[in-house]
Amino acid sequence: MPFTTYSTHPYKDQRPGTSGLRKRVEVFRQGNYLKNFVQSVLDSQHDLIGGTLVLGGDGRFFNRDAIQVILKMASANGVGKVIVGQGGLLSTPAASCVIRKYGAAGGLVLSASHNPGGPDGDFGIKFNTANGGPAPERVTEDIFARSLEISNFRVSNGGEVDIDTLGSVDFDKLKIDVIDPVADYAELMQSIFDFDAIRDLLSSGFRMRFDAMHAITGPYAHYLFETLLGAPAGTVINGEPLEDFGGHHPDPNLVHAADLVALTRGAGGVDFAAASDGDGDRNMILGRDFFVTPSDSLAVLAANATLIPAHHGGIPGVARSMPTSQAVDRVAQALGIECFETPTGWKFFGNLLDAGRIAFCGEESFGTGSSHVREKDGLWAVLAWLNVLAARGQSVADIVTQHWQQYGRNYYSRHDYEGVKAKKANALIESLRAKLPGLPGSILEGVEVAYADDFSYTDPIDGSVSSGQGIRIGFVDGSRVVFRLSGTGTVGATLRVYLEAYEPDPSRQQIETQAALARLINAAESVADIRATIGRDTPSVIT
Ligand code: VG1
Ligand code: CO
Repeated sequence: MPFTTYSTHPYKDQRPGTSGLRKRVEVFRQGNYLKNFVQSVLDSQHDLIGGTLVLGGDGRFFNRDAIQVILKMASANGVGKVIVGQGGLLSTPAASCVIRKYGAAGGLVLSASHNPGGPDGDFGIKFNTANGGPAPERVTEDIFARSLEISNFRVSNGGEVDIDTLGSVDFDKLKIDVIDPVADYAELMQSIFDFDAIRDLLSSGFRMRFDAMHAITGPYAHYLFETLLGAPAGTVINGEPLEDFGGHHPDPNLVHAADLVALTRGAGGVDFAAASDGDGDRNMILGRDFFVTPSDSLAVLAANATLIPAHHGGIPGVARSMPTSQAVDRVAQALGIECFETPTGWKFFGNLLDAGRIAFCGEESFGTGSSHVREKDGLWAVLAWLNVLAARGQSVADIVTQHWQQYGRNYYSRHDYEGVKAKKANALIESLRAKLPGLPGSILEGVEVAYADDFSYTDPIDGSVSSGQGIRIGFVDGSRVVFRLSGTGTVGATLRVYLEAYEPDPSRQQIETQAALARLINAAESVADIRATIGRDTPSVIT
């Protein structure tokens, strides 16, 4: 089948952020924007030529169009085989699973995660490497470098490919396998967790709801919870994927999943509720009248890891992103296992997972996962909680409260200031950087600063260094304030302020979170002058 080579010119704004390239849909539709990025991947990732590429996305608006373009470019560029999810669908963790299972050279995952979708929403694309994980910085830098010098791209002249019928088709020399997006992933989940115990729990009168937020996890959740685990129909809500997520932010947090939170309230509240995001890699865990912070969730799962069949022998180590609370550090210390602090973004866990140094890892931003894939995994976290609940026979609240009594409680909150002018946000970080040397030993809101730095990470496996990853100010009482700018936003800049206070005394572990963090909120304002510098009195989102 013939293909055509078109000339193009580089786009300057194709540097991937925290999690791939994320832009407004209209940007992706402009000129050759998508094709330039895809050609830059195909030009720089040589194993794809003649090799296997996994392709799928969260089904948001533009997903189908992008899949057709990528299939035609894969064909014209000599990719050997593309494995594509039926209908163009694959959750991010399922894409990671499929890349690993079939030994693919890499994958293209189409999503803007928890960002809104639709013609006026966001779209995104990222390249995952052969280990199933988001490309590390050296790879994304190669792709970016290529995008600056690209002068042409190749597209097959063939017609539209049928991606809705399961099976193999030949598209000229390219073989296309359309697979069930759920099957491989569901099989992997069954190899990890105690499905019999969870099935017993779900048939014992235990009430659960899973909110798929009209995003990708709907079909996965229906099959796992209702078909395999026997939960009653209606357990999964908002389970039909929609191109615009029903007009909502498919973002599982207390603000955007407020309807789900309401189902857990009061005497009639369900025992367990959970939600996932647009592409299925995030999770929120709720008990009756109880919210589990993602940082606590990681710590509790690490402490209970041996209850999960795949980890019955224990876990070698854990990792958390820098702004994530230090709750898991205390568990690692008690277990005598390694604990790593990495920059924000799942790609930084990849080497540690590949090397077998860690089995569980997580981020404060509703991300939890394990060595089973190389992405964070929302449904894995939900199943892990169900497995622990089934094994312990206690409520979510009792498990977490007992955890705090044993290890101490890390009160935690993130304050986001969205849509700030980039110049002002950068000025705030710059001025904090300048203050860092003078902070240690000084007193902020009555407590002495133990250390203050701009976080830099040296990967213990390959020695690569990532600097400028966020401002950390630690106090002698174990509390912390962290400042960093988002790398996933598509409008202006977002300043994130992360607050954490450690409370070992069980009699002081039931304070309302913002009240418990009041001193740190004041300390953050006094050291960073947030109001004056960015002109905002209050955060736009508090989680
Ligand atoms: C945010 C989160 C980060 C997460 C990233 C991708 O990044 O803070 O922890 O890894 O989103 O998540 P940032 O740079 O905006 O803070 V996902 O679910 O979007 O792929
Ligand atoms: Co996501």
